[in-house]
Amino acid sequence: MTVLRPVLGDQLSHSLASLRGADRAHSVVLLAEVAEEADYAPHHRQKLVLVFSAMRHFAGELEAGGWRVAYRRLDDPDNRGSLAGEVAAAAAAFGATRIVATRAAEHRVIAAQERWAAEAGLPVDLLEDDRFLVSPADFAAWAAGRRRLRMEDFYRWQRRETGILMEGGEPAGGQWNFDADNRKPFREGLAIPPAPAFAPDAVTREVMGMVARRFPGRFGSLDRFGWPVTRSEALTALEAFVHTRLARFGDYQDALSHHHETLFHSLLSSSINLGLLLPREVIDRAVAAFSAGLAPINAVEGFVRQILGWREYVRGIYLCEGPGYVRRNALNATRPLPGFYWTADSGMACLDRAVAQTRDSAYAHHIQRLMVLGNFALLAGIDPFEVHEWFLAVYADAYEWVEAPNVIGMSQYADGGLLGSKPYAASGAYIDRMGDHCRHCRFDVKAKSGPGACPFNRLYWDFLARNEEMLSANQRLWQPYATWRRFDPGRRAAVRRDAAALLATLG
Ligand code: FAD
Ligand code: DLZ
Repeated sequence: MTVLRPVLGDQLSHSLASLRGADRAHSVVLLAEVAEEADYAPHHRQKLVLVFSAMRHFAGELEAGGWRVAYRRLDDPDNRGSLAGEVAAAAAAFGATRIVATRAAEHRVIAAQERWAAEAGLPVDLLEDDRFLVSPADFAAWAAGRRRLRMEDFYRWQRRETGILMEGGEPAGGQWNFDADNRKPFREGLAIPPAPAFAPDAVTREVMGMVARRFPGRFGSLDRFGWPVTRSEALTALEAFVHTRLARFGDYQDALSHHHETLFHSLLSSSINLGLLLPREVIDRAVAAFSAGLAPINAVEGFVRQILGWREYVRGIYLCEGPGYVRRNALNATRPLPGFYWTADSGMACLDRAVAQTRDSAYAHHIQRLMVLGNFALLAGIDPFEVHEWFLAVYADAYEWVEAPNVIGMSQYADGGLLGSKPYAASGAYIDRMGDHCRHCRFDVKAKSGPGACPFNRLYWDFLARNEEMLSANQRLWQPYATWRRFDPGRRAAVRRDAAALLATLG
């Protein structure tokens, strides 16, 4: 009796549900590089290298651990091109009598897994992915009957459930939230330890050659590839973060810098999303650093909130909302995505820096994604599905389950406020306050209108005016709408004309 155990490219954890406790003598683990997954989005070339190299390293570790592994390379001449094709072929080749897999993270692949039984003619056991801290059933139970699904409520519930950063039933440090302490702007002279980069080994270099040959037209440079591709490298990255950057993570969580790409961020998302690191162990490591006095509570709580809070919460929203979520468009935004999201030539220093960095490293930190790239698309009324497609394509950590709620919900407010209590819309003043981009920009952040004015300023009031019917009842927007209404009719008309002139130039 042989059990076939397919492992997906983002399931690279030795403790995976479908591997844990399995009888190795009667199992074959299948890892398959397939065109279907490489092509469903035009992934950045660094992401392709990262996923395939990590899969190949993981297969090697499994073999070294006594597993029998069937590994299918993208350039194998008889590669079937789809996960279903590879699963059916492997099942036949190894005489498997059963398939045991861990449920995929994304609707597209879950649906494919549910067809495997028919296509391979074998029973399939799909096990829950218990690397997440909250199961889909527990999230659904938490969400049931709630009037609003706010991350803060979810997060406090999780803190209480898990006991993480809790002391005697109360939040450590006496507060649930240290956001007020965590808004320091970038300042010149700030010493920022660099995140480690991992030199490509022979396996990664071989994959780089294959990706360069096979995906010549894809966005993204491979020159600076340095992502962790093994668990051991990912653990090194985690330790480097904890020892050199975690202590100031909170303070500069919202900062923007023209010259420093990563600030005090962890750069761990690609490793966590692939399964090289487990979210719980990353949280535990940060909490241990707090207990050991390595980092203050505002830093550790801020970091834990991102993983125990946001990461788990967006996954729950994604699963509850179903495949149609990516098509939500509550603000009826229809403008095409401007070409400068690919070419970095908008003339706006903050936006061009974020796009160029994305091209060169497949990374931008949260505030670049939300308050620069996302904010501009929101203000300009870009079709949220096009924004979603772009974000899904360009980051090393991009998987629909985490990207779509962040883009459709948090950034573009296209779900009408399911995820966020108000749109993250801001004028140039926010970008100016949080960092030094504006000093390097040809547009004037102090000017409100006209060709030389910061485009975020020219679009901000127009965004509010355009969406007044939908947004003006929102209590959190009371103040900006009160200001807008105090503008005299001539000024309002001029704002709308100026924005229209700018929008007409977006190509
Ligand atoms: P840090 O700032 O160091 O945060 C620590 C960890 O917390 C991250 O590694 C990540 O695991 C988790 N995290 C932080 N914020 C979020 C969040 N909002 N949602 C889920 N997890 C979070 N994250 C992805 O993993 N993949 C995506 O495709 C993705 N797309 C995004 C698109 C937009 C428009 C926005 C606003 C956010 C997106 N995020 C995405 C969330 C967040 O920006 C990234 O997780 C983070 O920038 C990754 O860098 P880091 O590891 O240095 O994170
Ligand atoms: C992202 C990705 C890519 C590019 N290629 C593969 C692949 O060839 N084979 C595979 O098993 N997984 C790949 N992945 C990761 C999958 O897209 C991921 O498992 C699904 O998005 C489910 O979350």
